[in-house]
Amino acid sequence: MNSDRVKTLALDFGFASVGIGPSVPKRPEAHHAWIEAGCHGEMAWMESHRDVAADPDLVLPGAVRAICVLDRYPGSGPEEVPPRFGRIARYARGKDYHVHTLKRLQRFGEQLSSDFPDGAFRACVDTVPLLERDLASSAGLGRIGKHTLLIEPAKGSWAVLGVLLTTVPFEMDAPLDEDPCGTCSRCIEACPTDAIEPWKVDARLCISYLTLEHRSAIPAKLHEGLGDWLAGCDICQEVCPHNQPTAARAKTSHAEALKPDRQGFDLLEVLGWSEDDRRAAFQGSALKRVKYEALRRNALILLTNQVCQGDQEAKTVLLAQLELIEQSTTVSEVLRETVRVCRLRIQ
Ligand code: B12
Ligand code: SF4
Ligand code: SF4
Repeated sequence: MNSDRVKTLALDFGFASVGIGPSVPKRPEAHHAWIEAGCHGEMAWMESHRDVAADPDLVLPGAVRAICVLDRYPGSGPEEVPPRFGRIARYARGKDYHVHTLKRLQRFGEQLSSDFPDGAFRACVDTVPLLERDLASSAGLGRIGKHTLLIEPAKGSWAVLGVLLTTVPFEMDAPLDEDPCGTCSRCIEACPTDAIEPWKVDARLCISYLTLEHRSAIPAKLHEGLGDWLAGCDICQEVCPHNQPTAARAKTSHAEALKPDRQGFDLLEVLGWSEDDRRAAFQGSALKRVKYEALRRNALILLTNQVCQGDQEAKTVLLAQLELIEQSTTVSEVLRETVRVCRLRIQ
């Protein structure tokens, strides 16, 4: 089936790029081994839904193609921040892509349904455990780097992905040749918690997972590595040579919506927030999945990092916060354990 209509329509809906590939992933066994090794940590849904990753038929019966799209967002090299500041990853600085990208992908699917009434379409943006990067690379959108992210030629990896599964056998795009890295290992060397092996990230060590997904206390040996990342982490992308600014990158569709309107938050303010303050600050952003307790846990660790780097002003505030938490009768085990480690580190 000719795919011209799909391509035109995807661009009309504002996606920066589109490619069509098979609906089945190329390397389901790598995903299986990753789960078996426990690399998913506390993301139990990944284990319970692991069959879905290998078999998109479970998501859309009769699926034969994955129409893969992406929305780019602005990135940069390492950035300067004020003291006592917690950074948030760039993908989460603008509108929540789980809503912004998904809604447009659903409308794109509805339009295709009326153009191809015999076909079925199902939009997924992180909403279903498909292997989105694997499918996007088979659809020719880019190549997977050693840090496991999808890298577009001449544009880099600052992008979020979406997949529209379909039963219509549209003609497919050719995948690009496989390895964008060669002998480079910058991301592996730069990762502060040693989470990356070539083409494998152990989520249990990744700051992004620890700050956003992990609900328990963060292991003491990883506290220092969090540096100033309050939610998410961009280090492996900041250092990647494919992410050097290019003229092509500057022209990003929907970059306005996913644009960084905030680099992060003042840690002292965050520690003073109520649950309502947190909700108001994270309204409409992908950060809303960082719950109140996890946010306080992260902020305490970051402030301790600052104190360990010699910030005496931060020490006074931190000690007051630690005392408050220690005296509280309602505080959770996670915060108690965090406080215990923070105290040990500043002694
Ligand atoms: C779980 C998850 C995480 C976990 C685990 C990350 C990981 N690397 O697996 C955590 C919480 C740590 C995380 C972090 C981030 N994530 Co995330 N995450 C996901 C999610 C929901 C599932 C990914 C998954 O299945 N992982 C399991 C592993 C086994 O899968 P995999 O790494 O893709 O495995 C494949 C490759 O390694 C490959 N492979 C294996 N060997 C070889 C060898 C060669 C030569 C090659 C080429 C390939 C290859 O085959 C494997 C199977 O397909 C996806 C959305 C989705 N449904 O796909 C988003 C997704 C991957 N995340 C995304 C983003 C933006 C991030 C962050 C950048 C956010 C941030 N700034 O904090 C970080 C980046 C960290 C990193 N370096 O990966 C984007 C990536 C966009 C892109 N350009 O690639 C996605 C696609 C969400 C989206 N819809 O846009 N994420
Ligand atoms: S996001 Fe940060 S912690 Fe995770 S793999 Fe990349 S550099 Fe390492
Ligand atoms: S930093 Fe180097 S090794 Fe890592 S993904 Fe980019 S090119 Fe590949």
